[in-house]
Amino acid sequence: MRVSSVLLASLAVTFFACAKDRFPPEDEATTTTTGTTVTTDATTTTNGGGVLENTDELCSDGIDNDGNGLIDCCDTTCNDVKGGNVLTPCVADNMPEDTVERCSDCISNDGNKYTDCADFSCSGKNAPPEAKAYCDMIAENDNEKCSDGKDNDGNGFTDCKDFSCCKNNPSVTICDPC
Ligand SMILES: [Ca+2]
Ligand SMILES: [Ca+2]
Ligand SMILES: [Ca+2]
Ligand SMILES: [Ca+2]
Repeated sequence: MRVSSVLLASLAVTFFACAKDRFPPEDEATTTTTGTTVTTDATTTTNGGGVLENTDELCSDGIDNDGNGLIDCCDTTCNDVKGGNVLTPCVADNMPEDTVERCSDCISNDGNKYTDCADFSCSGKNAPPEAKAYCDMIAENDNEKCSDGKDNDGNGFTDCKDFSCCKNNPSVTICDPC
């Protein structure tokens, strides 16, 4: 009984495999327009440059809408402090900045001009352990993180261009002093 079931299943698989060869599924035929994807749903439009990330909604959805590697308030289109263009989701609420979430949102939540791990309230010796551990983890201050091509701590300076790599840091041997 079991053998015949297996045999039947095997025959069925063979049949469908052959049928698929002869008649490609409809959905396969309709998804061959890669590169010129056109969709009527604005939220899923992916036309190369993506959607400009510059509205309250797009600056608080946790998505890198314009595909430039910067999400929400970490993108200057949402949070341009120098240019004076800070959208509502990125405005400081002047409350303590000492949780992992608030130490990684690119906002100086407490309004003291120091943002995220640059603020001792996140990374100082008296910071809450979770926040300090997070900041220690992303700190750009060893040979590996100072040569990976990434701005690990998100301060706008990458690898040897970051003071934490090039200035008075004996544990970094690959950067010229700056
Ligand atoms: Ca976004
Ligand atoms: Ca923050
Ligand atoms: Ca780096
Ligand atoms: Ca950096």
